[in-house]
Amino acid sequence: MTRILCLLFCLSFLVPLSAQRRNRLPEHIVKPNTGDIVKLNVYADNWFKLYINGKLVAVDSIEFMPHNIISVDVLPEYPMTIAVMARDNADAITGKEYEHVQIGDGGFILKLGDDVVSDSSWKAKCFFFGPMEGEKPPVKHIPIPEDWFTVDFDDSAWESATEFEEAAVRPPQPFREYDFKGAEFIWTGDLDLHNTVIFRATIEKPGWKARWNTGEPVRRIEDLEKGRR
Ligand SMILES: [Ca+2]
Ligand SMILES: [Ca+2]
Repeated sequence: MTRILCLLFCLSFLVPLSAQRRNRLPEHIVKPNTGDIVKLNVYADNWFKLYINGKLVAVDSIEFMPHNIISVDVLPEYPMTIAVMARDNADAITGKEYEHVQIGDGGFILKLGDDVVSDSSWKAKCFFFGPMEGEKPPVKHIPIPEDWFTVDFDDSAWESATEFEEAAVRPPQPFREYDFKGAEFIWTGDLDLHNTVIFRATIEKPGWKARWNTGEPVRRIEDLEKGRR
């Protein structure tokens, strides 16, 4: 008898759930399609991770060598806050690489879609300096704020990114196979001695409206857990 009751109880959920699988979407839902996607091309010497509107979108899959381009699909939404941590390959104690005999150099460039490009309008701040001649220790680390990638992070006191010629950064040959037209190589002031740099940019597109509408985003368990803290 108990088993029958259990079965009936379960069925009472299963019937409406199975019906929902065939339900039509609400009238106001408009799905985005592949035509709404734009390409994000990024090159960092040597590594980067990139957030858009507070969400992790791309991580350079190769930490050091060889130098590589990362190209991923993005469904853009504006206003858009791009936040990037870029790292030259440098030892945290000596500031050097290759068995502590060489000072490596950095560099970063980005293009998203047709019109979002890295340039000196971006904000930049260095968090790892060195090696500094005659200094003890030869490196300086500034703690990176936990919320550096969030939309609301205050970067107003940061300097503007410095633009560099392509010849100074020397990107690898495959660089030419990707669209970086109109984008500038950026870093903070010193390509050699500034090793970990964070860039931030907010792109406004007044009047922009998403063609799609997927309704309220689903709730992620990690966000619910954050709310509980
Ligand atoms: Ca360096
Ligand atoms: Ca490097």
